[in-house]
Amino acid sequence: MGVLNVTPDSFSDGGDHATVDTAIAYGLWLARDGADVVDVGGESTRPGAHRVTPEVEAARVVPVVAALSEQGVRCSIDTMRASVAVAAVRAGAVLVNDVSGGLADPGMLDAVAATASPYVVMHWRGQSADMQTRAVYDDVVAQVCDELGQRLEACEKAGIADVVVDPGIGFAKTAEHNWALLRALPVLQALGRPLLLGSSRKAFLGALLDGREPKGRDAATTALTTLAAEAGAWGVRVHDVSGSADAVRVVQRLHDA
Ligand code: PMM
Repeated sequence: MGVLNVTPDSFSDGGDHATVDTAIAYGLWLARDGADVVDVGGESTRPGAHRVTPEVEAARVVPVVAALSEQGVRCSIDTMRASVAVAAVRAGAVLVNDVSGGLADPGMLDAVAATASPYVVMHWRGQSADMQTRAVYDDVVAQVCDELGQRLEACEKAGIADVVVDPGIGFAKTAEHNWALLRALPVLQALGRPLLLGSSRKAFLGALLDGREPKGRDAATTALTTLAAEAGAWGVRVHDVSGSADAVRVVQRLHDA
């Protein structure tokens, strides 16, 4: 899954594709680079980020999803809002990626069920402005699994058939929590759903690499993709698609040998 943030303020690529035209061109490039899905987002979720209005968010993403879908690129819509999710699916998005797992907008799960779209339910404990104050766990793996399990029940109740789970790396998590979750992929897989991971360029990799800038964290991201693929993850959400696509091919080839 290639990351396409149509935002001025995302932590690693904010402002790089902030107009509809540059975003479309970049989405086409991500698909050519090997992305199976281009994840289009119009609202930054970096720690400390503040929300934009639904109108601004929709105006950023819907034309991009429409143009990319028209050209045969499979898009997911990265949003916490039901109205944006529905508009994006109408414009051609094939997957709704909700970092709040349905907790930010009470209308999200019913809206997704009505579209019959598959849904990514991510572990989340609150809005980005103050989420790091909620990074408190006795046992992060057990609690993330438990909280994701509750979200899966809510999805089932709403009638969403295809659900992908994501532990929400970096969302209300310290570096230590992120590493513990990445070590525990088989435990997360016991939730019985396809597993998506979004570690790409995140701050815990910067901390590991002596404070390196986000765009210098791609090799480390690719290393995590290799481990995720080996563990049988369904997908990774990454900025540098070609590195991760190559890593997946290597793991697949080894499995075929
Ligand atoms: N991370 C970000 C945004 N969307 N979606 C999913 N499913 N999982 C993630 O970990 C995730 C996400 C934040 O990263 P960005 O600012 O680089 O887009």
